[in-house]
Amino acid sequence: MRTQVAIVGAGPAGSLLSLLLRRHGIESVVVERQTKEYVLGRIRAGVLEWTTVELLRAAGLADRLDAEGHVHDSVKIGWRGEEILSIDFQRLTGKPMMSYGQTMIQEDLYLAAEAEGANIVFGASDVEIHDVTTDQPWVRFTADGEQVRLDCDYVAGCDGYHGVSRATIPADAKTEYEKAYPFGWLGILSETPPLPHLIYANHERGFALCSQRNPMLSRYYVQCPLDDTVDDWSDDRFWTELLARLPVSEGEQLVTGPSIEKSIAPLRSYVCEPMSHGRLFLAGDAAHIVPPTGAKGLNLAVSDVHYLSEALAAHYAGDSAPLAAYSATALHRVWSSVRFSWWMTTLLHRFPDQTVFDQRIQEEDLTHLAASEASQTNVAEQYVGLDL
Ligand code: FAS
Ligand code: PHB
Repeated sequence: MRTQVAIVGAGPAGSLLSLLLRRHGIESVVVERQTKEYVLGRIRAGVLEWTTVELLRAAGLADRLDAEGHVHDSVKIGWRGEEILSIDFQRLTGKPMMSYGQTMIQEDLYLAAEAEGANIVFGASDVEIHDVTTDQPWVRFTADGEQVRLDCDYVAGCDGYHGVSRATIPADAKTEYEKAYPFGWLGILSETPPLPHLIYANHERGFALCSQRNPMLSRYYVQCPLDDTVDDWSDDRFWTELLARLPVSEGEQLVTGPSIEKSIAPLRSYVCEPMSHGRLFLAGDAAHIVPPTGAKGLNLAVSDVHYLSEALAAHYAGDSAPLAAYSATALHRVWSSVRFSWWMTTLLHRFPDQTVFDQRIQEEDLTHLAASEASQTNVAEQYVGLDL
């Protein structure tokens, strides 16, 4: 089997890269470990930067997004159970944001792949990446009981944090930056009307977040201990804790109901430098992880594959400079989002070793943010994300 670009992983990064390469007439084969149904069953991100929206529109993937996505121009932050500030990023930056679930983007990507005859191999096992430091890399995998060798010009590692592609880079050829947070996010979906706006909450009991997927599907999160499981959290316990952490005026508007999905995600910051090795290029969670507090993970995967698809198109057209610069180009935007996501996480969560002084300083930070348009503009610019 031979193709121009072998893509490992068919999550948002891999399946969007395959689509963007098709737009440039570049062939690819995507090799995915899970079934399509499993990938579509994962509930993850929910907020898109405007650069992501515009990129999906340019790629012809925005019909449902424009019909069902929820454009919003501000977010709120509550603290001390009564204070609320608003960051009006539309007014401060000229850019809105859009709520549209990652699951729906994944569905849109797979529908486009089917319609356009893309080659995505689901259920591939024993995936190995070989000879990336030569000009003849190849990928080996097993599918339907058959071992397959996929020869290619380039390999895109889009297989997430636990994939094989980053491990293909030798330890002495990469620097790994990592910070694990001492708590997780318990998230639920409920078929209830969401609050009119997205609100983050800092509270001495812990962080909370109210978001949405559509006018009758809400997404909520509360910070929880790392060793908790979803079995520790009945719906009643979840709603009681969420209401305890929100400003009272927000809680009064909240409509509770049975959860239809409940999961706990750990939080970490991670960056692998460089994001390439020979003819292997990492994109998305394979190269970096951010705590979801800044709503950046999915958006970074999109910007990575934008840069990589443009660089590969330039290469095949005779200019290899962008491909050589891919890692540096992508890392500029990655580190901006990694820092912002760390800052939001540090500002809004209750750390186990935190003292009452630390909590008070967080609250003073928020009081200053509420009073300073300059500080709000700084946060707004980072929340909406850098231009591509
Ligand atoms: P993904 O992990 O989505 O996809 C990688 C794909 O590679 C998967 O389909 C996997 O099955 C496949 N794969 C792995 N190993 C393989 C192998 N050896 N061979 C072949 N295929 C292999 N971001 C936000 O902005 N907001 C959120 O609220 C949020 N919540 C999250 C919750 C969880 C539990 C997780 C894990 C992430 C969350 N994220 C969130 C971040 C998330 O949205 C990622 O940024 C996004 O999925 C990145 O997409 P990919 O890079 O494609 O990685
Ligand atoms: C979500 O809607 O899932 C969401 C929103 C904002 C975040 C993280 C997740 O910062």
